[in-house]
Amino acid sequence: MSTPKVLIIGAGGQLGQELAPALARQFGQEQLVLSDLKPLGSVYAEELLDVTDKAALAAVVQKHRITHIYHLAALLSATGEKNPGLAWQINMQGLLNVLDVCVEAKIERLFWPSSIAVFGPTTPRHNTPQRTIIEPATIYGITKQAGEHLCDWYFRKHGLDVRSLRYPGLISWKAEPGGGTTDYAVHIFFEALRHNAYTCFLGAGSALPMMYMPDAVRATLELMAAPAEKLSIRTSYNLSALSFTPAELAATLQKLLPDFRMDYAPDFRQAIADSWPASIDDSEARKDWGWQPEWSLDAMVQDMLTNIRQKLQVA
Ligand code: AKB
Repeated sequence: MSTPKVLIIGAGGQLGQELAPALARQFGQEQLVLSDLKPLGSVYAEELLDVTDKAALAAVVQKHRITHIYHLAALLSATGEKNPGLAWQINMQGLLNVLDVCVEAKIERLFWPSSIAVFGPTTPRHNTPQRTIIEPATIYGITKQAGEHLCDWYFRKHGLDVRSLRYPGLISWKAEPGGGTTDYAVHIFFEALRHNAYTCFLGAGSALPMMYMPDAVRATLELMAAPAEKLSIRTSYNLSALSFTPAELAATLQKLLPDFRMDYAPDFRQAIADSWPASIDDSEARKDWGWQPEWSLDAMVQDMLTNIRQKLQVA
């Protein structure tokens, strides 16, 4: 196989901004094309692209002779609840366009992220298995559930090598997330360093599955590099690293910032969090392609603080 030519769709988001340099290290900077609705000002080749425009997507793929696609463009859970029509259009029509273009352009490999949001209030909450009751309560979760089955269908009907992970909440310092229910676990660090205080939009006891970005990027690269015959799941793999409540995260922060103060003012996102699992069983990912998380809660908190201190230039 020749060196992949990679297109990242939705490259300006929280995950895209960290996947891009990791893919550039793996394949070479000149092998990467980033696309988003707005210019990104990156060091890579860029295309302005609205994924709901299939003809424009096909033209970008053809122009750059793309072989691998990472399709990350989506509306997340909280924004999706406020704008269900747009969430459906971007998350479903966008994915359909990508899947069709992949088949037409004979794309060798596609990555598409799913989420713990596929699970709903009837799902077993602890150590949620790969195969279980999946009745999502948000429009975002509904699009992810349908998307998983679309991916599986394109794999079975068209032989498209599509691979997917059910990400937990992703925690990172380079780019802040936008519009998710797990975003508090990023905002808390910036507010702790700016104001020594944070008002959390979830209650103190809302345990959710989470992952530090270096683990998420590595999981993505490892899944995409795995031999196809090892992969038994073409909907989306459960993926797990950490599980903690806002109170546990605050307590871990307070070990390093003893004066940090956390308040709670739960809003509409509480109901979304309540419908999701507290922890995930990812034994299929471990068995099929050797997944192992590396980052603990303490190590993640320390690393986040070090990097955000530098970024904000605070002591
Ligand atoms: C969200 O909170 O919507 C996302 C997710 C868990 O998919 N971070």
